[in-house]
Amino acid sequence: MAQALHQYRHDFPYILGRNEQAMVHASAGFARMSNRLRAFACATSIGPGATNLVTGAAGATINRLPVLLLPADMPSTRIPRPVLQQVELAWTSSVSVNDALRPVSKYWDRIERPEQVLWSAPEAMRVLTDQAETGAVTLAIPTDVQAEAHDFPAEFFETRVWRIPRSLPDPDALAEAVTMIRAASRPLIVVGGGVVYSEATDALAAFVGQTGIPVVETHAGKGSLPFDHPANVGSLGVNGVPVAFEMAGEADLVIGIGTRWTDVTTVSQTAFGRPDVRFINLNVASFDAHKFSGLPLIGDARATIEALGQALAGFHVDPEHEAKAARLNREWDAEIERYGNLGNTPLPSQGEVVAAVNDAAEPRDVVVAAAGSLPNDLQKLWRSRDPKSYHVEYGYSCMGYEIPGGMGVKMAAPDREVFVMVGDGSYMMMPSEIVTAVQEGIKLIIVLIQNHGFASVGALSRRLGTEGFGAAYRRRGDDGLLSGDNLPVDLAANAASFGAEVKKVATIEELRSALDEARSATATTLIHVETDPDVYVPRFQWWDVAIAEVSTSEAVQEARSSYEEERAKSRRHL
Ligand SMILES: Cc1ncc(C[n+]2csc(CCOP(=O)(O)OP(=O)(O)O)c2C)c(N)n1
Ligand SMILES: [Mg+2]
Repeated sequence: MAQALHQYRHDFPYILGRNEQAMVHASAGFARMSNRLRAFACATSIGPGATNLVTGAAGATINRLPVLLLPADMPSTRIPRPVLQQVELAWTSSVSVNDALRPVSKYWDRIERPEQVLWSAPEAMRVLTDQAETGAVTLAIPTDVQAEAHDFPAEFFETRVWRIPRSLPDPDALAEAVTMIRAASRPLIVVGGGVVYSEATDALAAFVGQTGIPVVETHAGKGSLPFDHPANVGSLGVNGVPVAFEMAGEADLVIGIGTRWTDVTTVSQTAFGRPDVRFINLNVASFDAHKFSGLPLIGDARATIEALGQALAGFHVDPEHEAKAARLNREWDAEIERYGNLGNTPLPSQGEVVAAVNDAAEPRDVVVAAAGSLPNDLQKLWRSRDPKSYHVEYGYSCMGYEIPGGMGVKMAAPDREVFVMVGDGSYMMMPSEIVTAVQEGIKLIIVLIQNHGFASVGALSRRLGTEGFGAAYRRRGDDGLLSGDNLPVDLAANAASFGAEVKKVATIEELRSALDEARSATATTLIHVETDPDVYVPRFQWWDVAIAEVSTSEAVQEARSSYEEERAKSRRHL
């Protein structure tokens, strides 16, 4: 592999990453930003280099993003045996650590003979380009097979075109969907990432304009309509806005488009509370289209939205329903304004930081985040003005995605500024790709939120009666617990040591000017800001996080009984 990369170094770009997991995150960010029309390959050594791929691969597969993984495998001759980094198992000789990639791969193969590539490479491309199937694809190649010559037929190397069809659902299903929509009194559209990938956002705006059906968005679908579109009631979900939840509770017909209906979106299946609620699922994947006993519309989002629009000529929702959506949109926007201008002292709140970054970003610029409390604040407060401007990885919500993911976004869209927002915990998982960004001249604006630990997990733990246990970064105290002083870490110095321009700011005014300077700079800048961990944008919705049935703590017992009450509201949608 290294020989081929070296020989073709001027024709085939090669990027040296710092961590294999990060390489996959960067590839996923790149693929998502490219609407799944482009992908990277990630090649690794055997053993730990290969197993480091697993977390990234899970993230790519969950988010349905194409990435080709090419880990090296132990020699097929099994000489020498055991080779360095081989996990030896007494019960079998045909398993290697690369088998750990099977459950997180949409296609997996081990190339034991060079000619197997003739069959496996097209299979890999089929899966990578199939919008319903796509995810991580693994071709594990033993080191000795990598070095073997083979006389491949010339036609194998001819240029191939992989078409992505804009297929339409079964006509009967489409007709039934039209009947259901015409009969609905409070229809609601839930848009997921599929709408963005299919480049269906203009078609969606036209459809919504024509029919007046309100829209709520998932994390991956946020930005499908501009934040101030009167039909956009905002984000639905555990991190969503109360007005979207209110709208969902009234819906008698839910039209999911390009969503895979995670618990985060459905608020652990409590969002759609009407006993008579029905689902229509427009999705390119049959698997998702059949969820919640919905009417499956298996097809491309853009083509199908257009077809539905034609078939629904003359239909318009009750004007009261439409007006309510517009009113709720303005209502929540006033809250965005309020949370963004709390004037909290001495430390600013995270919501104010989000607002300042949002103000500094042009409409086409991109915000990237993944885990911690930021996805909550961003989903509630970020005013998206472009379908590709909100890039929050909330399928795997993988701490450490932020910086490499942002790198992938910037590689896919060099004409946009990329604002990576990352908590201190997530930063420490994977800061090393700052070095890769510097090496490649990939400009990022990284906003690092220092709040000395896991604010998100701490808040959740307090709600569940466990007092934020184990979530703060502190020295071990005299009581044997993590109750001592904050740790003397200097993440700004860490980022500077990796070659980033670094600005440490204390106030929102300083943050605003640092953001302006970072915009006009050409190099990667990290802005370090400390926020108040106790002032956050609340989570309004319940989430099914199981609580112990038995505990000596009264707080936990109380949390358990309200958990049982809430859980009883969870619907099965059978
Ligand atoms: C790799 C990984 N490990 C653990 C988790 C569970 N988890 C979710 S958020 C979080 C804490 C994040 O801390 P930080 O980045 O500082 O953000 P904050 O909660 O302070 O906003 C943890 C441990 C995760 N999402 N990803
Ligand atoms: Mg933190």
